[in-house]
Amino acid sequence: MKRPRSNLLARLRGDASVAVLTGAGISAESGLPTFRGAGGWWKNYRAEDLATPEAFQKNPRLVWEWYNHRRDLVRQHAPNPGHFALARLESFCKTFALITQNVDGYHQRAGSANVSELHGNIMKSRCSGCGHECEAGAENWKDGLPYCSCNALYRPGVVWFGEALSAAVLRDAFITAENCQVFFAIGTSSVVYPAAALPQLAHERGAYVVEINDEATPLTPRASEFLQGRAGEILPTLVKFIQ
Ligand code: BV8
Ligand code: ZN
Repeated sequence: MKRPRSNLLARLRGDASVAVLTGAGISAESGLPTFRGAGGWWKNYRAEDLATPEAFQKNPRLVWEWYNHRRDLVRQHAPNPGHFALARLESFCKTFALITQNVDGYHQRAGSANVSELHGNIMKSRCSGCGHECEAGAENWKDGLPYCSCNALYRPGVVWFGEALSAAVLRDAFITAENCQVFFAIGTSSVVYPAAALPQLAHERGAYVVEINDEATPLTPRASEFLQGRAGEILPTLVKFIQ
């Protein structure tokens, strides 16, 4: 990685308030497939068939098969140097917030403390009837599907396309984006809203927006700095330069 611009390093050393938005790209080096691009889920599957409320209504078994497979992958793999570098960056910063679109929980596992999960967590299940949340398996299983004690089906604890994000989590994310001085957008294709609006808002409010991605995205023209490459290599180097 080429040396980041000195104004970024000066900002990070000078107690700037930092906000970070991450996407599937940061977990790619852990071995979890991304959604878009080569090797991404949407190359072989349609989001409409797996990640919408309508898909779950039509074929809950298929949707659960996909989420159970992804849960297995999350259990089999682990956070990578990119996740650990962000946990270290948090420890240097007075004000730091990490907003993630990822559902894998790897930031928390790497030691990040202030993490908001915009799209939920894949290890959680939520009852589609009464809304009861649980971490592990359900009490009742019928034909291989998990049911709540209220007799409705459990669903994965994530936010699907066409569903509203948690209003409280989203409001806090917008406040963070509005008020930060440095905003990092890391490993996200910047096409899924409302998450993709966060770096744009930070830019409009005068933040220094740093994008880390191995490819250009719709955000790139507006980024103050585009660090092209792998998050698991760039972030540890960046953190080393700050010290
Ligand atoms: C909502 C479920 C309203 C969890 C996911 C038309 C125009 C604009 C918007 C819309 C539209 N039609 C519909 C919409 C809204 C829609 C949307 O934005 N659609 C887009 C795609 C057009 N959004 C929604 O539906 C949202 N809800 O709007 O609600 C509402 C309000 C009130 C009442 C009712 C409704 C909900 C969105 C949530 C969708 N959930 N998944 C799961 O199963 O995981 S989305 C899915 O995409 C992922 O979960 C992820 O969270 C999200 C974003 O993807 P990325 O993380 O960015 O990953 P991606 O694969 O795309 O990119 C990876 C990047 O990493 C690439 O750029 C690559 O180059 C880079 N990379 C790879 N390796 C590396 C790397 N970079 C660095 N290092 C590496 N090693
Ligand atoms: Zn229930």
